[in-house]
Amino acid sequence: MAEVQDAINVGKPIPIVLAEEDHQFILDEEALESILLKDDVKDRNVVVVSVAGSYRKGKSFLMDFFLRYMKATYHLNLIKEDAHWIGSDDKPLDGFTWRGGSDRDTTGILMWSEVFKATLEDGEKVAIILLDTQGTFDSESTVKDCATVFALSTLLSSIQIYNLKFNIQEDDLQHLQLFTEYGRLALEDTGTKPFQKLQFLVRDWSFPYEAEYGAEGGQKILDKRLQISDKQHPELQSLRKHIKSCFSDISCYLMPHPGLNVATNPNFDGKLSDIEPDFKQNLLTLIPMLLKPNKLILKEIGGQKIKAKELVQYFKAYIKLFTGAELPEPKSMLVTTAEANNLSAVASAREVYRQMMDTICGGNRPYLNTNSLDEEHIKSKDLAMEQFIVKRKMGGDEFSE
Ligand SMILES: Nc1nc2c(ncn2[C@@H]2O[C@H](COP(=O)(O)OP(=O)(O)OP(=O)(O)O)[C@@H](O)[C@H]2O)c(=O)[nH]1
Ligand SMILES: [Mg+2]
Repeated sequence: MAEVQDAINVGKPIPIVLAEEDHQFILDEEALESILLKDDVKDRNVVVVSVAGSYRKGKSFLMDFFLRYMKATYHLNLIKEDAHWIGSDDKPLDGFTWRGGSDRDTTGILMWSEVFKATLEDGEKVAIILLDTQGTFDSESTVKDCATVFALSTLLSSIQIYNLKFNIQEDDLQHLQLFTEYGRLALEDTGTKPFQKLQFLVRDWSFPYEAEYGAEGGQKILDKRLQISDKQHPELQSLRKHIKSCFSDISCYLMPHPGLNVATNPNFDGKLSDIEPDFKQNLLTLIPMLLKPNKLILKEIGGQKIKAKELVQYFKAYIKLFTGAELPEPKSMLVTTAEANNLSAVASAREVYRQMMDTICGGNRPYLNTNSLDEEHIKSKDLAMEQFIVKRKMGGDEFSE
């Protein structure tokens, strides 16, 4: 544990979800808890930024620029806007490991050990968590492995960056299929969209004359790809309809090619001087667009904001859900979410009771006679119950009896 503690102090990628040789994923609960259950983190609502998509497409590389922005902007709970966040031209790029070559690099899911803290304009204290995920569809991963990593990233994040190369293709949309049915069920159950932001990020966009680099060009392409027409197979039409009902916000950004040094030079170490200016310019637009304090999107499940300590419970529940031989059905994804949601409502009600009783008869309080103690117990219990009932719960009454 000393290693994890050291890493937390300096900031390092910590493997949270580990890919085993037998194609199972396991959660390193101790590592996860050492990051999310720290006293100054656990009660904050979270923003979870995750990048997912196929392997060897520059995900970790991009995350390291996200980190530069985060480190420059969110420092010791103070927000500091810094136009020079991207750093000097000759600084090698570090953080989540990235590298050249054709074999996949990242496995499982990594969490940046340093949770960035901020107090937003409305006074809300938040914790910002960065995740890097294993690239999907390399030769060693099964379809289920890929779907699992992608699903965990989608279920646990509030800003899901869907990293693609060249274009948005039909099969890229099909990877979202599992969620569209889940989304429909969740919408029925809670009346809220289950996920927050889906950010398509197209790397090496090569047709700026058709749609310009950036968010506007991206919107053009996204509108085209999500367009529904009578000529499409009914399944494709329904996929498109439902993707829109799953996420509160869907956007797309078109990135230019970063230049041959980045793509092919084995000695490239991430220095900005070796990267095409156009790419750098777009990083300067894209990253603040997603991570500026007023752009942050809090993680919500069933219409409720999620605290860091609750996120731990969701990690545990979702990993369990994906341990079977088959991918879970959307219905069981909903049941798992509902169970975790209700357990967290129970935990926070119990916390209300414990805190109230602590102020009345905690260790340093004077002796209380039995009658008064009973009265206080009933008062605290009623308040805790009230809190439990108010906290919106999923899955209908059968889950929360
Ligand atoms: N063509 C191209 N190459 C890039 C881009 N960004 C990074 N690279 C290069 O792509 C290679 C892989 O980068 P990584 O960041 O390790 O890719 P990844 O998606 O994290 O890969 P896995 O972890 O294996 O899934 C490196 O050689 C980078 O220099 C880009 O936008 N376009
Ligand atoms: Mg990687």
